[in-house]
Amino acid sequence: MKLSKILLSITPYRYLSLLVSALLISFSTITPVQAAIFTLLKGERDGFDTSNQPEEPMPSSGSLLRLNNTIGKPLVDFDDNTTDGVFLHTFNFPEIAGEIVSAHLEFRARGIGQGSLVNNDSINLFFINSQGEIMSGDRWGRAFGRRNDDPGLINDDNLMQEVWDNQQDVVFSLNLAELPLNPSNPNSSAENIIPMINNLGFLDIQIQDDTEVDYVQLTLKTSVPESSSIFSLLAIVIFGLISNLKFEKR
Ligand SMILES: [Ca+2]
Ligand SMILES: [Ca+2]
Ligand SMILES: [Ca+2]
Ligand SMILES: [Ca+2]
Repeated sequence: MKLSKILLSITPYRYLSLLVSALLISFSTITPVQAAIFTLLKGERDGFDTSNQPEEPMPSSGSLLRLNNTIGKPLVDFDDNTTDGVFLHTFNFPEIAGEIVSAHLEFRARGIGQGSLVNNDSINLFFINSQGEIMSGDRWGRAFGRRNDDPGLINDDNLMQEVWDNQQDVVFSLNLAELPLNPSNPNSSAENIIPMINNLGFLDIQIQDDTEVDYVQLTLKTSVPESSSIFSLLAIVIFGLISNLKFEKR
């Protein structure tokens, strides 16, 4: 059969049906996946105010077990200026659907105590199991001030001698996909801990031990199929079924 005959044999209705299907398919293909944003805040953003209600972090039972068995120092609340204390919090997000594609941690911290006792303080981001053990895989940690090969979290340009000192008050913002390297500790050199966050659905934060914490905030961005994509795919299937039924009747 010649091409012209084939084209003539196709009814206008069939042309219309093909056109609508093509449009629906294009729409569903170009519609981007939806980005949902979740903001998890623990503690109040009150500038270390102690006159309001106590702000308690919520470390997992495994994290508390590790504190008691391995660290042996007291747990401190938000806005707690007790020296030699350990701040722990576990962010849990089992209810978040879709894959986490980006994660940012913001926290406000202030040095308390004196001199080198403050400068040796550090933050750790890791994953602690129910037995109180740090899980293998990605983890990250860094001192606040310069220590040996570690330039310190407050000194990203690696040029100035900066110390983390008493009453030094900084809002830190960390991209958990691009954490600054810690050259002094090969175990904490992971730059991207998002795969572990996706696998486990939680994150442990530890800040110690002469540094107080005002609040911690984790912002997660996920990618899930957009409902309109699903809707248009369904529409294509239904439209195709109706078109074929109509053709059967002709
Ligand atoms: Ca407070
Ligand atoms: Ca101390
Ligand atoms: Ca210290
Ligand atoms: Ca606070």
